[in-house]
Amino acid sequence: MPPKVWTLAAAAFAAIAHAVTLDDVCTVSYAKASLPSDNFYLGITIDPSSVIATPVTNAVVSGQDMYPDAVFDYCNVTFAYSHNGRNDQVLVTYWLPAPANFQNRYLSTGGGGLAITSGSGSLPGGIIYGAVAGTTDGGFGSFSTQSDAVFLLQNGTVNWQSVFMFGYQAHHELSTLGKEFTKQFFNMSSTKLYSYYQGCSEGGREGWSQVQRFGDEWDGAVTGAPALRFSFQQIQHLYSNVVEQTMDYYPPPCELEKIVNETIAACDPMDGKTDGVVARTDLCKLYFNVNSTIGRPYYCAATGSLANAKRQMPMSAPTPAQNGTVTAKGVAVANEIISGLHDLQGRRVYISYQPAASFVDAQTTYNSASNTWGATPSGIGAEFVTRYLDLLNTSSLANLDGVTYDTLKAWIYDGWQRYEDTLHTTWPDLTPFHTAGGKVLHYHGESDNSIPTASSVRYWESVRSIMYPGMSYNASAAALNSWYKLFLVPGAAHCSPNTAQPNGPFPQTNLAVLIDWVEKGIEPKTLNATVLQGEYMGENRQICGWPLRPLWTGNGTTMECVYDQPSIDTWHYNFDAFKMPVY
Ligand SMILES: *[C@@H]1O[C@H](CO)[C@@H](O)[C@H](O)[C@H]1NC(C)=O
Ligand SMILES: *[C@@H]1O[C@H](CO)[C@@H](O)[C@H](O)[C@H]1NC(C)=O
Ligand SMILES: *[C@@H]1O[C@H](CO)[C@@H](O)[C@H](O)[C@H]1NC(C)=O
Ligand SMILES: *[C@@H]1O[C@H](CO)[C@@H](O)[C@H](O)[C@H]1NC(C)=O
Ligand SMILES: *[C@@H]1O[C@H](CO)[C@@H](O)[C@H](O)[C@H]1NC(C)=O
Ligand SMILES: *[C@@H]1O[C@H](CO)[C@@H](O)[C@H](O)[C@H]1NC(C)=O
Ligand SMILES: *[C@@H]1O[C@H](CO)[C@@H](O)[C@H](O)[C@H]1NC(C)=O
Ligand SMILES: *[C@@H]1O[C@H](CO)[C@@H](O)[C@H](O)[C@H]1NC(C)=O
Ligand SMILES: *[C@@H]1O[C@H](CO)[C@@H](O)[C@H](O)[C@H]1NC(C)=O
Ligand SMILES: *[C@@H]1O[C@H](CO)[C@@H](O)[C@H](O)[C@H]1NC(C)=O
Ligand SMILES: [Ca+2]
Repeated sequence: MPPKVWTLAAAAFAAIAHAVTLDDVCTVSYAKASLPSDNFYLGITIDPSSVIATPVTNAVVSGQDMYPDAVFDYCNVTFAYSHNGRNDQVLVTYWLPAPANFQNRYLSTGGGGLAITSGSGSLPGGIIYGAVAGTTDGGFGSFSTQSDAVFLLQNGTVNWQSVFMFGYQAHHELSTLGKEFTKQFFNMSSTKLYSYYQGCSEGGREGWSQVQRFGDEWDGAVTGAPALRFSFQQIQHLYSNVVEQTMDYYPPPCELEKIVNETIAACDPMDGKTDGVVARTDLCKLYFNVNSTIGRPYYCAATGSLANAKRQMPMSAPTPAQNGTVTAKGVAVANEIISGLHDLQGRRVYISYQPAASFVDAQTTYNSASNTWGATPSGIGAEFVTRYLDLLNTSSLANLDGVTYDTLKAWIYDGWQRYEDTLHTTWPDLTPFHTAGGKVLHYHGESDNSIPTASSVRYWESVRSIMYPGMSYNASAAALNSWYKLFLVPGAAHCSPNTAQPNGPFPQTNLAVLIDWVEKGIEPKTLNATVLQGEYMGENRQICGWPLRPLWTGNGTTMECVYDQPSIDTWHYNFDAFKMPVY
């Protein structure tokens, strides 16, 4: 080995030997010494004796939708704090990168459904970009306790503290403590710490809860398919069931699946590329008539074992073979679901899923005794009614007897008022966040079957019109797009790729894109995405930013982002069932 190379190697070795390692700092005593001071957060006392710190090396993540594959080391720190005078306990976990990999970043992460945390599922998304990544248990008792489990103190008595924590307070505490802990842990003193958020679904709502209230909490947030407009969103889950009840037709699941398949097949080419992906559900809405599927034959094989059903209690109820043709009634149900909830006077109450999304809420179950299909009320919708409106300690509704479209409207209105300042999460004036220089990257699967895609469009448009009144549509859209962008992901389902449209892209590198925007000023005109399954797996795709829409030319070889007024118009709704504005 030539001497010069040897010298360099020795110097490098010396530098490594003196660098601070994960093991040096990932100790209980070091973590304790890095805790925010007693007076740092008024009303909060951290319990130093609760600190746990464990180094983890060569952690492997792969096959995730929200971040790329990676191998990494981290320090797993958990500690508890209490709210003075409340005698409670909140747990927070922060994963800290090895000192050599720390890049002056902090990331808060959120939950899904009624959970405030995704556990360790979302934390790697920060570590791999050199960020400390945090999550909270909300004070609900453990990281595996969902907010609904602590929502009631007794029947009729709401645990409002849990609602405020779930609504927004726990996240403010998580980020505020987490950023300070990060600065102390890495001796940052005057170095700028960039702070971020990433979450989808309920996690998307949690992100908005902070952007709407705490202007300087984060430099940027990635919010996917947010569960905002909370009571509308929860009750929406019951809408499909009430359509079936009102029309007195419970379609076999295979019939609805056939309607979806036919919709995908017919609408796929409308975007200019025949790839099994409906990138333009707006054109589908304008030009595809679901009625045209009437009479198409469908067949689905039997699943499970009917004979053993009672004894073995299978996870999902067994179904017989379904062999038939799409009926006029089935199509009527599909049309009514897509059209969205209207009250009995025909005024619009809410929006629904786009055509080509699967009809998950409408899923019927087979009753082998009566040999008929029927519906059980959607779990998440039912729980909102029983627990969050009726204040009873139960998650299910036995049936929807007597429930009409007006009942749904009344439930929505009741929940809207009751949770307006906690869970509703549609405050449209983001001035403090914008003034502080914040950036938002908001995305939503265009075939989302759980949170209507148009819900995100509605919120973006509300922010646009509230923040830029008196400006033309194009001028206000451009102004908003300079710091808050919305991307509709072709074919994607709810916070994930879609098995029914496998060739669609998914934006797996959102945090990297946001970091480039915040730290380097690289504005994402389109959103970076990757096909994560199917025949184009691994291919890079770009997603158009609202209000532009994708259109392929050259027989599917080139994608453009076009302005198409009739298509844009299909995404706008007038909620004339309410006198109050619905943001
Ligand atoms: C992190 O530490 C906490 C507290 O000891 C522990 O419950 C959790 O399982 C650890 N997580 C990982 C992924 O090591
Ligand atoms: C609600 O019911 C569950 C079991 O069904 C029980 O564990 C819990 O203690 C009950 N909570 C309240 C507030 O009654
Ligand atoms: C922070 O500074 C202390 C005191 O100089 C040192 O012991 C520690 O290793 C430093 N931490 C890091 C992450 O560099
Ligand atoms: C719908 O299409 C999928 C393939 O995407 C197929 O597996 C399924 O059997 C089809 N369903 C019906 C009812 O034709
Ligand atoms: C579909 O059929 C129904 C029932 O015949 C009819 O009311 C409706 O107008 C049709 N829709 C379209 C778009 O043709
Ligand atoms: C479905 O029913 C039709 C008409 O009765 C029949 O021709 C066909 O063979 C059936 N298909 C299957 C897979 O059972
Ligand atoms: C609370 O309400 C649930 C649901 O109606 C009921 O099952 C339970 O018995 C009630 N608990 C008490 C303590 O009354
Ligand atoms: C708005 O901008 C689009 C291009 O992005 C253009 O096609 C359209 O004509 C503009 N509309 C108005 C009213 O200027
Ligand atoms: C964009 O996605 C590709 C994979 O499709 C990835 O290699 C690249 O790093 C991503 N770009 C950014 C800025 O994250
Ligand atoms: C368009 O592309 C498809 C496959 O991508 C190919 O089968 C077809 O022949 C092409 N059509 C023309 C007119 O080039
Ligand atoms: Ca297509």
